Amino acid sequence: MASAADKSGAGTANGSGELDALIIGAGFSGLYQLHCLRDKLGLRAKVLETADGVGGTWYWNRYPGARCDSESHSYCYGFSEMLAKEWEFSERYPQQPEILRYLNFVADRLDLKKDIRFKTKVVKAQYDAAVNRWHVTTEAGERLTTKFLITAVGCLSTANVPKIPGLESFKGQWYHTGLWPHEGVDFRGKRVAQIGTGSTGIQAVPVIAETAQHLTVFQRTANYSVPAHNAPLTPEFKKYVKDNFKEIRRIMNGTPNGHPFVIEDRSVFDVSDEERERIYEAAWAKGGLQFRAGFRDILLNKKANDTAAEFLKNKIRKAVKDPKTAEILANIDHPYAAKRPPIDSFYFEAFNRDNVSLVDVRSDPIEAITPEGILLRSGKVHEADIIVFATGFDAMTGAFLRMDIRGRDGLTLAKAWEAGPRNYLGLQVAGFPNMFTITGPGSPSVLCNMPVPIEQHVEWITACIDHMRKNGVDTIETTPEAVDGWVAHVNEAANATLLPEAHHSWYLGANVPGKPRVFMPYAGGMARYRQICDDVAAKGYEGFVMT
Ligand code: NA7
Repeated sequence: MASAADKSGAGTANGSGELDALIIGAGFSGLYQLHCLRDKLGLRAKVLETADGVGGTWYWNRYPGARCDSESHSYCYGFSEMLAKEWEFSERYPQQPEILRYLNFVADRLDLKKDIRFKTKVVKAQYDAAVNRWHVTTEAGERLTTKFLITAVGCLSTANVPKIPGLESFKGQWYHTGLWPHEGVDFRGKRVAQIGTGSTGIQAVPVIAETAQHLTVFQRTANYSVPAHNAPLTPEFKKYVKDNFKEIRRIMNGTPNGHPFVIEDRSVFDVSDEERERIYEAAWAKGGLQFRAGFRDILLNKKANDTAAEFLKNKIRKAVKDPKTAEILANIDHPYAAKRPPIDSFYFEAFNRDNVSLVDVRSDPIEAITPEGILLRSGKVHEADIIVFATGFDAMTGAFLRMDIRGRDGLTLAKAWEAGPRNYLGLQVAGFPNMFTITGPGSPSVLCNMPVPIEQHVEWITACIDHMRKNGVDTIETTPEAVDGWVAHVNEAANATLLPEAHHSWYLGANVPGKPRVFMPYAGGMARYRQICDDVAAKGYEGFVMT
C-alpha cells in the first residue's frame, strides 16, 4: 500500500524509499530546481510547499497594486527559449496575477506539479551523520528522508507584523500586504490606516485611495520613488523581446544587478551641472529602476548620490501641492538607493486627493493600537476601520529561522546564525552538509533582478550535485574558514558602497527589533559573483570538503 505521501504525489516518506533531493518552496527557485534535478539529472526530487499553489512571493502578495519593479521581459526564466517564446507579458511591469499565471504556465508546461506536495509546511529538518541523510518533518507530523536538502524559501517571505501593543483589541480588520486575502478587501466607505511606505506601501497607496472613504498613511521613514511609467507593451516591443532573446539575456548576465540595462561608465562629476540635470530628466522620463543607470558612482560616492537625491526630492516638492505634506515626504534621511529604491504609479500625486492624508510617525511615533484605531505618542488617535500593514518582511533569514534546522552534532541554524547569517557564497552553511540555500543571505539576490541570481544558483547547485555523482562523492560541506572568508568579503563589498548608510534598512536586518545588524546581501555585483562561483567550481569546489 502506498504511503500517504505517495498518494499525494510527493512520495517516498518512511518505508517507501527515500528522496535524492527535497526542495522547500515552489516559487521561482523551487520550480526551476525541481526541473533541473528531476529532468536533467534524473534524480528523485520533490518539492514541499506551504501554499495550495505555486508562486512563492507571487502567491502570497496579492495586495492592491502588487506589481513587479523589474520589467516584464526580464522578470522571467531565461533557461528556455521555448518557454520565453510561448509566453507573452502584457505590461511593462507585470502585475501579481499575471506573474502567478506565468509561473503556473511554466509549472504545467514542464509537468512539475505532480512532484510538488502543496499545503505541506516544513517545520523541522535534521541531519543524521550516521546515514548522511536529512530527515524533514512537516507540520502534519510526516517525516521524509533525503540526501540533499535545498531551501528555495525566498528572501521576502516572512511577513513582519510589528508588535504594536493593543492590536488584538482593534475592532476593525487588519491585513499584512504579504498575506493578503485571496478574495480581496473592499475599502469602499472605509477609513483605512496604512502603516509603511516601502516599495509595497508606495504601490498600494494610489490604488487603495481610489475606493477608500479616507486613507491615512503612516510614514516612519520618507522614501524616494521614481515613476514606473507602466503601460501595455506594444506589439513591436513584444516582437523585439522574442527576436532578441539571447542578446537581452547577454546584457542581463553582464550587468551588476541582472537588469536589462547597462550602467553608464561615467561619473556624476564628468559632466556639467546642466548636462547632469538633462540626464536625470531623461532618466525620469524613461522611469523605473534604470534611473540609477545614468552614472556609475551614484551608489559609491555620497557627493555623487546627493545630486540624484536632490533631483528626486525636488520632484516630490513639485508633485505634492500641500507644502507641509511635501516636506514630510521629501525629508529623506538616507542616500538614494541605499534602501531598496521603489518605483511608483502616481504615489506622490495621491497625496493631492482630499481623501488621503499623511502622518509623520518619525516625529510622533505609534504608541499603541486601540479598539478605534492608531494612538500616537502625542495622545492623538487616528480612527480606522481597516489597518493595512505594509511593514515588510523578516528578510533573508526569517524564512530559515522559523524552521527548526539542525545540522551536524545537533547544531541549530539559529545558533550558527545567532550573530547574523554566516555562510559560504550564500549557498551553504558550515555544519550543514548537503544542504544548499538558493539566494541565501550572502548572495546577490535582492540587489538583483531576482530570476537572474535564482537561475545562476540553481544551475550551480545542479552542476555541483552532478559533479558529486560522477565522482562518487556523497557529502559536500563548506568549511568554517571558507565561511569566514566569504563573510569578510560580503562586508567588504557592502562597505565599498553607500548601502550600509541606510541604518534602518531591511538589508541590515534593522526593521526587525532584536535582529542582528549585519549587511546580508552580496553587494559586489551579479557578474562578479557568477565569476567567483564559476572559479570555485573550476578549482574542484574550493572552500568545500567533499567526502
Ligand atoms: P519595506 O521596504 O521593509 O518597507 C516597510 C515599511 O514599513 C517601511 O516604510 C518601514 O519604515 C515601515 N514600518 C515597519 N515597521 C514599522 C513600524 N513599527 N511603525 C511604522 N512603520 C513601520 O517592505 P516592503 O514590503 O515595502 O518592501 C519589501 C521588498 O519587497 C522591497 O524592497 C522589494 O524588494 C520588494 P522604516 O523604513 O523601517 O522606518
